[in-house]
Amino acid sequence: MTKRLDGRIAVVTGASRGIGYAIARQLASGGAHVIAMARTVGGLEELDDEIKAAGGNATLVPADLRDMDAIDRLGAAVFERWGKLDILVGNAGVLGKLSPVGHIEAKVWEETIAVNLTANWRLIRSLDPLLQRSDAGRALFLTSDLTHIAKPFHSAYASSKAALEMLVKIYSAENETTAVNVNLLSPGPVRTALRARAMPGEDPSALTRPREIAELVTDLVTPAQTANGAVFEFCGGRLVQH
Ligand code: NJP
Repeated sequence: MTKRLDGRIAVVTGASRGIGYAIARQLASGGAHVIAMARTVGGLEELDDEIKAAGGNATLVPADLRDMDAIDRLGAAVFERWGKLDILVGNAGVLGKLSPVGHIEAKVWEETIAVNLTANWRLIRSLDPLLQRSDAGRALFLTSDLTHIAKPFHSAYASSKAALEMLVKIYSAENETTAVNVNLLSPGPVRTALRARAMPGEDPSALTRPREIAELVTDLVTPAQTANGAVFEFCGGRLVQH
């Protein structure tokens, strides 16, 4: 039976747990070969086992996204093996520590900007030439509703995501006349480790499960998806396009 993503090559960052794990599994179940990136080897191996058990296949890339050379090496390796990239999901993210602006430790600020913003710029720099070689390159980046809510103590995270949104929107504008489409996904509150750190007292059972988001992501990265420069917000069990 033909699957919607048969023959597609997909990079998913932050695939060791949470939303990225679920997206990687979902894209693989749709027929894509998933290149799964994160630091935690155990999480990546668990993903690989699940994908294989379901008849799919993946390549694991254990790496720290703050390592710019590793991102560049990824581009070179994908070029050598496949000569193109069809799907990039820039999902990896960190919350940083919640604190007033004047109290944020330099290393927390730097890590938050590095993972949430700079790594995605570097991924684009490394992988854009490969997306351009696809017949329908699709890039999707995870953002947050905190880009338009000035929530106290969230400045590093919210600033990094606001800057990411602008970066991605400019990248999408630069691709108006190419076969590459670039969009953002704002998932709302999802039952993950990041959310538990942000809201420790919250009952997680009321939150969206990563799988519910992931099930809708295939639509956003297939060749049939024509949106470019849009923010898709997960709301009430469906995606609303802004
Ligand atoms: O986060 P979590 P989510 N190098 O903590 C990876 C956005 N979002 O799934 O390296 C490489 O479960 C980390 O891997 P590891 C959010 O901003 C969420 O909730 O092994 N990878 C892990 O796989 C983020 O952009 C909510 O530690 C690094 C993954 O990132 C995306 O959704 C709401 C890394 C994080 O998994 C996924 O978040 C919202 C590094 N240096 C937006 N640092 C929500 N959950 O409610 C981290 O609006 N990773």
